[in-house]
Amino acid sequence: MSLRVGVVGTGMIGRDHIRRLTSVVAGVEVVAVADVDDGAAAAVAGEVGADVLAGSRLVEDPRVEAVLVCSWGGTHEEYVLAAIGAGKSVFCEKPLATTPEACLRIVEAEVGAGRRLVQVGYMRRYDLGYRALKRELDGGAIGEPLMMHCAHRNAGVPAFYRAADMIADTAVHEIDMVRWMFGAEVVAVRVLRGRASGNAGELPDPLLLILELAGGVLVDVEISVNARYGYDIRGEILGEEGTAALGEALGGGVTVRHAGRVGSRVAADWRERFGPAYDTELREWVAGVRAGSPPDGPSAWDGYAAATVAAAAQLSLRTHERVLISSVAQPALYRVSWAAPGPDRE
Ligand code: NAD
Ligand code: ISE
Repeated sequence: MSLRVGVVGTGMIGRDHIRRLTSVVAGVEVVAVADVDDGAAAAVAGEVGADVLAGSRLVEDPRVEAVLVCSWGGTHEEYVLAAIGAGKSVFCEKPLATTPEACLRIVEAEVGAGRRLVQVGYMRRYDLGYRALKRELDGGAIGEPLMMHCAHRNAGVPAFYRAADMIADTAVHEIDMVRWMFGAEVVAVRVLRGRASGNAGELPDPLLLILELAGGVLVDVEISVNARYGYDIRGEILGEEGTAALGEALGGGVTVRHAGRVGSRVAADWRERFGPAYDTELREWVAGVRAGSPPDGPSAWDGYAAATVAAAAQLSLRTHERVLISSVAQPALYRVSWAAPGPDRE
């Protein structure tokens, strides 16, 4: 029997995940969709043969066995709490919620339920490039890590984007990735702004985040959200004995040398750059829910941890100060090892 899912939010990533669930991932059926924009929901529902329901009704509907939340970040808490209350597995796009307090309410509800039901869409943990980087690091070839240099460049962002979104919506991916990559929490953050791009309107774009990890590794993250030339994600780890970096060419891409030049494609957006990672993320989530096992992807605790760092970074952006991260104690439900990923199946 296929897993029957309901999807809340039929915007860009909601539609992309619905396409994935209906044409890429096996063993799953989209039976209901919801969106405050009735027209958007109806158009998608018509394409995949799903019903249109109001979001709160969708979560409770007995035909819906598991829920995907793909609406705006500020609306995630309501739907995730409702799914936990209904005892249903829920895959929530990042961020889990927009404040540490809201994330903590989700953590507390899940701890109260006594089992893991929530997975957060931090898909970089499923990307072949980041997984290869982590295997290299954990294998010891470059020695003890000292620093990581990251860049996260969007070709452009919508007009409603604010400085705080550059952290909570964009840099939050690196915040989650480095916790997983190094198996260490971020203990302090500082955000620097310098000369702003003439392409950026009122935004303080680019930003530079300095993350300090427990154990002393330093991570710098450039956030540029009007890079124009494409969507470009970079990462290089400096170890005591060498360095390891994400490849330049897109996964499966080629590098062409011709007429005295060398070139490869730059992704247009996150859908192109991380398409295979979203596929793996949802394939494994569906398989886990069908098997009745707890999700082993990013947890509600990971969502909370990322939110505490993002909130501290937003404070640093306003005050120009280094901000220490404060967090509640981690509940036993979330204690996991940060094991290296196994071999990838392609
Ligand atoms: P979007 O604006 O394209 O779509 C969001 C949709 O949610 C819209 O159709 C909107 O009408 C709907 N919506 C808003 N409030 C709602 C509510 N209360 N109930 C039901 N529907 C509601 O945005 P998007 O780019 O698809 O982003 C959606 C979420 O996915 C965000 O949290 C974003 O951060 C996340 N996202 C993650 C990635 C990733 O790389 N993992 C990529 C893109 C977006
Ligand atoms: C978007 O919401 C995502 O999550 C993308 O992965 C990220 O690169 C982009 O900056 C966000 O707006």
